[in-house]
Amino acid sequence: MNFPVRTTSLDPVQLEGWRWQPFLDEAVDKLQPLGLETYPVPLLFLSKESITGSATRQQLVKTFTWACRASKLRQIRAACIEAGKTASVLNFVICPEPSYNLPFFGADLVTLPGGHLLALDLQPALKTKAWHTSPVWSRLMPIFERWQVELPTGGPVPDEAQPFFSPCFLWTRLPLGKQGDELISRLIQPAFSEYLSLYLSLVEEATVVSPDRSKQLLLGQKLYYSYRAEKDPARGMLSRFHGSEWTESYIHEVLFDL
Ligand code: DBV
Repeated sequence: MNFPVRTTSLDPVQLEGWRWQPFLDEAVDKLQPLGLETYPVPLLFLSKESITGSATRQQLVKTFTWACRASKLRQIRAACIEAGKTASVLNFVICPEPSYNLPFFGADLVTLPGGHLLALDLQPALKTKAWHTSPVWSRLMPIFERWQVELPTGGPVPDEAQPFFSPCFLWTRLPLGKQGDELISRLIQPAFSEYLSLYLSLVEEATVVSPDRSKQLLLGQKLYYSYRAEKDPARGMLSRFHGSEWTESYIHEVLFDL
């Protein structure tokens, strides 16, 4: 058995043949200067291996969690799924401490037999009037526009999700094969880098807000996390792979744990 045993949330994730490995590696490198600390993740969720598919066509599935925290960032976590042609996923979220007026960093990079679904955003904890005039969006907009023009739209996003997205939500569906691969390396990879670099600049610049404001931000974060947990589009897939009991605990206690 060559299944790598992970004992802490900071152990590197190395998944053979995993399409999103370079994205996670880059994020981990970029985060290093923040002074990363481990984040508590039960062993049961650090690595999980299952067999999926029919009796004649079995597929090994590996799900790994990488997680950490830093002084201004309450939770940084990556859910990594590698299941050959069945699925390859990197879902990466950074949740700031509510004492800083920072958005979430969110990336959902999903490869399924029908194609790639790719989402990237800096998402507001509280989409109020003040947020709409925040300088974050003027800095993110040129980045968004540069990459978005060359990408097909991913299609409509439900109205109920609107409070949780920024106007710079990069959302596309790409075909498998050479064309999709080319667009991922030419557009998605630099977009991911630039969203993350801007996010890390915002983190560096962020100063503590008032206790009242912090309470409001925490409420906003809780709404966001409960929305994401309730509507998690990966629920069906994860339940098929690892069972619904494991999946519900993973979603509520690890991925969206506020
Ligand atoms: N999405 C998650 C987590 C995942 C995950 C924690 C552990 O929030 C994967 C894995 N997303 C995932 C999978 C699918 C999607 C789809 C497996 C495909 C589901 C399927 O078709 O079976 C962005 N992700 C989607 C969709 C959207 C997003 C809009 C399409 C939903 C649909 O068509 O029903 N996820 C959503 C979002 C962010 C995000 C806005 C933040 C940037 O992470």
